[in-house]
Amino acid sequence: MIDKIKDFASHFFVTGDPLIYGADVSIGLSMVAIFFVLTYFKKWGWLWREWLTTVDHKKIGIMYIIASLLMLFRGGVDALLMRAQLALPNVHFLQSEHYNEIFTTHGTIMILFMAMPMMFGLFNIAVPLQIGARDVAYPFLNAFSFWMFFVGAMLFNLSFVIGGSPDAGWLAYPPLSELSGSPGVGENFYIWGIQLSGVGSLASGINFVVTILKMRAKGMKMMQMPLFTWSVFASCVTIIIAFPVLTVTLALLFIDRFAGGHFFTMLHGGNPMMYVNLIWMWGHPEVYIVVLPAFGVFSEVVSVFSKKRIFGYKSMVFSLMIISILSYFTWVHHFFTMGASANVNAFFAITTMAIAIPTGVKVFNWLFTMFRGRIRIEQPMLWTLGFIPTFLIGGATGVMLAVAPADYQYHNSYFLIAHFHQVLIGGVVFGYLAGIYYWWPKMFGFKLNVKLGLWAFWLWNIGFYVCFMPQYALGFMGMTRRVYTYGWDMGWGPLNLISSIGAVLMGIGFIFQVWQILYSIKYGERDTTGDPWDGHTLEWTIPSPAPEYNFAIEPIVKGQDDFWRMKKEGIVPMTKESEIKPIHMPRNSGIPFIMSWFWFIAGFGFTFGWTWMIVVGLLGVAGSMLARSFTKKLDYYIPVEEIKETEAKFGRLV
Ligand code: HEM
Ligand SMILES: [Cu+2]
Repeated sequence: MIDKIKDFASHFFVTGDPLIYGADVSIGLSMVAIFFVLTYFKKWGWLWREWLTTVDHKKIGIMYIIASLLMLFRGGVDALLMRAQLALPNVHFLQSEHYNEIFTTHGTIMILFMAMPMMFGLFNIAVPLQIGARDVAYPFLNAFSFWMFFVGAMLFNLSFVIGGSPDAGWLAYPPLSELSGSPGVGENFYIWGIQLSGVGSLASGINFVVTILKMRAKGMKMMQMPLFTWSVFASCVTIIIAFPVLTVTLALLFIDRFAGGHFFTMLHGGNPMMYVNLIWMWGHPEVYIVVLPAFGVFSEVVSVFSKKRIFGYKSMVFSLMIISILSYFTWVHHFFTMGASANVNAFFAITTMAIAIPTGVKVFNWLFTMFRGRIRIEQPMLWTLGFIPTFLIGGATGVMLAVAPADYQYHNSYFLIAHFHQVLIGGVVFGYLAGIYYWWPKMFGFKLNVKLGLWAFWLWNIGFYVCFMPQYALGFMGMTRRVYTYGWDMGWGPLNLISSIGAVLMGIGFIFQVWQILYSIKYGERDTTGDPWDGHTLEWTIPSPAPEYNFAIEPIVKGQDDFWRMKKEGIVPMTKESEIKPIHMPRNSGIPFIMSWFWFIAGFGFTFGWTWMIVVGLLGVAGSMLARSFTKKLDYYIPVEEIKETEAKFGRLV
């Protein structure tokens, strides 16, 4: 009996590695701690009512951001483990398979479970407020999107302790990801973790496109929308076209693994190159999906902190849309070396370089906005200024990679690693951090401590260059990506050591940010005005943190940067008591939460090939849908009295 249990456990739980025992223990302990704290402070009801069942876009946004910061931590620990392994020649701190697992989970987590949710967090926080709406178009779907992302991320992370992690790279190329190359359940975790959260992303994309098209305040024309909202629109249109490709690609790969299909095996007529084409048809647009909203943040920040209108608003909008369209015609630049003809490579080289034009337009517009502006260096502006040189270098090395013949030299070398981290960290992460600093007072009603923020900024920024600049050189010296160790004779030791030191500096920067948040919760400067930065757009006309209904009276917009106009005309945004009407709101619902966990159960069943569990999960999903369709009470009204009370509390009632 005992032997049987042991046998089962060793098959099911990943054993034998101290790191994993450590993770088991810390997961166990944190579960116990959470359970204990919630019970001790009698917070279960509060958690359920206020958070798990919420359909309020602001709370959903906050949950996205918390989850993404946790994932940044997990992905960051992976990064540090890799850099520890590579710091010196001939290190055997990690086994080779373990190294493969770590770069796979690091890449996947950073892009799909860190960047994407941080982005959706910002969408949720800012978009409805910027366009003067009370919520997104489909609040219930919005909650469902969040929980699908969340359970997908949990499923993916579970692979670390149960069954084994994926190890075929963050894009799971066959044949490595086929059953023959990866017989365990790791790749199944990958497929289902991403598949579930991908459904959430697709739904969010649709939700925000409809929100932006249909929910804008009266008077706000498309060409008067704030640039962040425009960038969200561009990003979401891209999501709607790209994500179905991912869904189908992963489904085909799963059929190969689960049902003996041969879409991507050389046997029986399949072809791995088909997979590579498909995955990059999603993968390339994906990098623009995450970077466009960062451009939106920079546009807002640069104009507010230069006390100027954005330079070239129209060209900003057009360049966003052009980038999102061009992003579909470049995917082959990821495999110039894999045997396409010279003409095909030339076509994709040219389309890739063409993207530099609209991107360059944006950079010039930001610079022209700052030119002769009254620049204030607050934290959001700091990250924006840090971004510009980083992104310029990243863009330049991108154009170098786009030279197809030269790419035969750079392909899969450390030069590439340096390039994409340059744009992903310098563009995406810096951009989202700028956005979080910018909208933080709106989310929570207080500002983040500046001193700790400065430490964080400089550690991240200096650490970034120390970490990634040497990698360009390492690429030229012949170091390839995904090597887990190298010999003394290669001469890569010193630069790798410097690079690892840079990674540690960034890690310390992250610790400063966590400290900054904890410190500011207690001591942060309260934002009593609702407009701490002297903003231009509608979100700054309401109190911080925003009341659940956002706008007591729906705004009527007269032009671009409407709040700025009001300020110039001496209009103070107040709530006239006589104009308040009851506000129609969506009711909370536990169904998105419950249904997503049933999807989790089904996903777990698919991962291990346990039919009974798949059936349970899918029945639960169907049951949740039925329950929703029989729900009658979908909405409620906030009474006038309550609105008056809230507005009076903020001193807005006249
Ligand atoms: C915080 C500092 C970071 C460090 C020190 C770091 C370090 C690394 C290292 C050492 C590798 C593996 C290189 C190899 O041996 O092939 C890697 C791969 C990767 N990283 Fe990062 N990284 C960081 C942040 C990020 C961020 C923010 C993103 C995305 C938003 C990201 C995305 C990726 C991807 C997609 C891969 C490729 C994985 C693969 O080869 O399958 N990284 N990173
Ligand atoms: Cu690409």
